Amino acid sequence: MAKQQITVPDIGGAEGAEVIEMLVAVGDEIEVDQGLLVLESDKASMEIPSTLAGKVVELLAAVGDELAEGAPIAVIETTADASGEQAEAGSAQDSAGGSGEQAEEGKPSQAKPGKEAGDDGEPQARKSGRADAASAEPEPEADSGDGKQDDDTAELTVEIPDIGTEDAVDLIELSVKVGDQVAEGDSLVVLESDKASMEVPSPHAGEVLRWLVKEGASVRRGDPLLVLRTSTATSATTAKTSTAPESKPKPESESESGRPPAEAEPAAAANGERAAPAEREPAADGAGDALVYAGPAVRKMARELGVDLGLVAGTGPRERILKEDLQSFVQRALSHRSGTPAAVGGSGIPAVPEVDFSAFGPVESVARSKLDKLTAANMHRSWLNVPHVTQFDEADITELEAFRKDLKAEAEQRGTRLTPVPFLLKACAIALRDNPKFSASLAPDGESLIYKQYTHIGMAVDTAAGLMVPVIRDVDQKTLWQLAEEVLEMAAKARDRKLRPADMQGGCFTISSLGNIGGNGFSPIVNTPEVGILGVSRASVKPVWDGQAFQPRTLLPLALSYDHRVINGGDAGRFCTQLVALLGDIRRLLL
Ligand code: CAO
Repeated sequence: MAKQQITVPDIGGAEGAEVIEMLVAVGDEIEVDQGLLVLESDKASMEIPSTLAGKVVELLAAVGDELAEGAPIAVIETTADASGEQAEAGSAQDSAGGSGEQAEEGKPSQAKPGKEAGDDGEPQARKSGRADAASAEPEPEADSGDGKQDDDTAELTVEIPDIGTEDAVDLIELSVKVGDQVAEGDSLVVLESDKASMEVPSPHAGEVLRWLVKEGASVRRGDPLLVLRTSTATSATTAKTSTAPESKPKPESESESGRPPAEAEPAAAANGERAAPAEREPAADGAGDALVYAGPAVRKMARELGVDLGLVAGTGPRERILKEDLQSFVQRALSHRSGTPAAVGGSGIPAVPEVDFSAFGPVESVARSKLDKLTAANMHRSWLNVPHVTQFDEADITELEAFRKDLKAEAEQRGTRLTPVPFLLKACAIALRDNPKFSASLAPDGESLIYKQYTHIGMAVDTAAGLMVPVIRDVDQKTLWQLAEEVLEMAAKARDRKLRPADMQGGCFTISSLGNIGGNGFSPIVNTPEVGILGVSRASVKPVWDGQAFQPRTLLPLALSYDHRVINGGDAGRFCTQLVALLGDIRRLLL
C-alpha cells in the first residue's frame, strides 16, 4: 500500500479551469483511466482520468475550484497489484509532495484544447495560393508571402492544432459557414473525443472561403480545416501570433468583444438547416438525461446569461445545443416578458412575482446542487409538455406480504433484502408486456409511437444529493431474487453517487416508491419521454368487506400517471386492473 497524489496534468495551456463536476468520492475504488473530475476552461471541458488504480483516500479539489496544471486532485492509496506501472512511475511521490512530476505522469491520454506544436495555443495556419474549393487535401506549405492573392489579401489554410492526442477525434460541428467573416479567436469547429470536447479558434480574422473537411469527419492534428481570406495586414500580424510560443488561445470574451452574440455564432442552424424548437424536447432518461450536450462556449454564454441549459432545445448534431439555440431561447423568453403589462413566464404563463423575503425577517440563500437544478428542469419540462392524468387504485397485498415475510430469513441468508419493490418491478414488467403502449414513446413529430422491444424500468431513488433514477434492465427476464439484489445495488450506487450516465438511461417506465417513507398517495410526474410512471405509497391494514364481514387486509396505494397524448383512460384502467390482480395474487407473476 502506498499513498500517492494525483495532480492536474497538462491541460493544453489553459491557465486555470474550473472544476464543474467531481466524478469520484472518498472511499471509491478507482481504476486507471477512470474519470476523476471534469474541468471546464473557456474553450473546452475535459474529464481528467486517474493515472492510478486504488482507493481514493482524500480529495484535494472540489466543484468550483480553479485548477491549473500541477494542482493536486486526490490522494490515492494504491495496492502493489492494482497500481501497476503507475505505482512504479509515481513511487517517489507521496501525498505530501511530488506534484510536479506527477503532473507529467498524469498527462491524460484524451484530447486537450487549443495547444499546438509551437505551444502558442493557436491552430496552425499556412498560406496557400490554391483555390480548389473541392479539395480536402492538405494545402502545400507555402513560403511567406506566396499565398498573397493581391495587394490586400492572402489565403490561409487553417489546420487542426495540437489537440493533445495523436488519435483521430470527431469533428462534430462546423461553427461557421462559407462567406462568414470571422474574428481572430472565433470558434471554427467543435471537436470531440471520448473524454473532451473542444472548440478550435480561428488564428486569424478573415473570410471563410471554403471548407476542407465535412461535419462528422475524423480528424487529427495537422489536418486542413478551411481556407481563410485574410487581409495582408491581419495576416502579417496573426502569422506572427501563431508562431509566438508565449501567446495563448484568446479568451472567448475577448474574441467576441464588440460583436453581438447573434453575429458571433453563425453555427449550423444559421445555414437554415434547422429551426430551433420552442423548447427542449424531453431528454431520454430522467436524471440520466440531465447531461446537457453543449460546447464550452455555449456553456459559458449560458452561465453569463443565467440560462439553464437543461431547458434549451439543441438543434446541432446529436441534439447539441448551439449558441443560436441559446439566443432563440433568450429571445423567446424576452418577448414573452415584454408582451403584456403583467409579467409572464415561458409559454405565456404569468410569472411568479419576485419577493424580497428579507423584508419579513432574516433569510439565508443556499445554492442548489446541480442535480437539484437539473431535476427541477426535467420536472418543469415534463409538467409543461405532458398532459398528465393520474389514475388511483389499491392492491390487496396481504398474501404478497405474508410470502415476503416468509422469505425474510432466506433473503438474509442470500445477503439481500426482499422489499415490495422487486414484486412491483415484476408485476409492472408483465403489465407492460400486455399493455405495450405504456413503455412506448412519442416520436418527436408526434406522428408515430416508438415501441420498445425491451423492458427496462427506472426506479426513483431518494438520495441526499437529490432524486436519481437508475434503470433496471430486462426486468421481465430476471427472478425476484435477482431484482432484489439489483434494487439494493442500484439504490446504494445512487446514494454513493456511483451511478454512471449509462445506469440512468434506457428506461421505458418508472416506479417511484415512497412506501418506505410514508403517505397515502401522490401523483408522480411522468419521466419524459417515457409515458407512464407508477407512484407507490405506504401500505396499510384496512377493513375490507368480503360480502359477509370486514376483514383486515393490507392495501397498497397505487397512482399511475400517464401522458394523455399517448394513453387513454381505458388503457390506464386496464393497466391498473392488471397490476392490482398481479399484486393481489402473486402466483399470476408466473403466468
Ligand atoms: N408500504 C409499506 N412499507 C414499505 C413499502 C410500502 N409500499 N415499501 C417499502 N416498505 C418497507 C419495506 O417493507 C422495508 O421494510 P422491511 O425491511 O421491514 O420489510 C422498508 O420499507 C424498505 O425500504 P427501503 O427504502 O430500504 O427499500 P425499498 O425497496 O422499499 O425502496 C427505494 C427502495 C430506492 C425505492 C427507496 O429507498 C427510495 O429511495 N424511495 C424514494 C423514491 C422517491 O423519492 N420517489 C419520489 C420521486 S418524485 O420526487
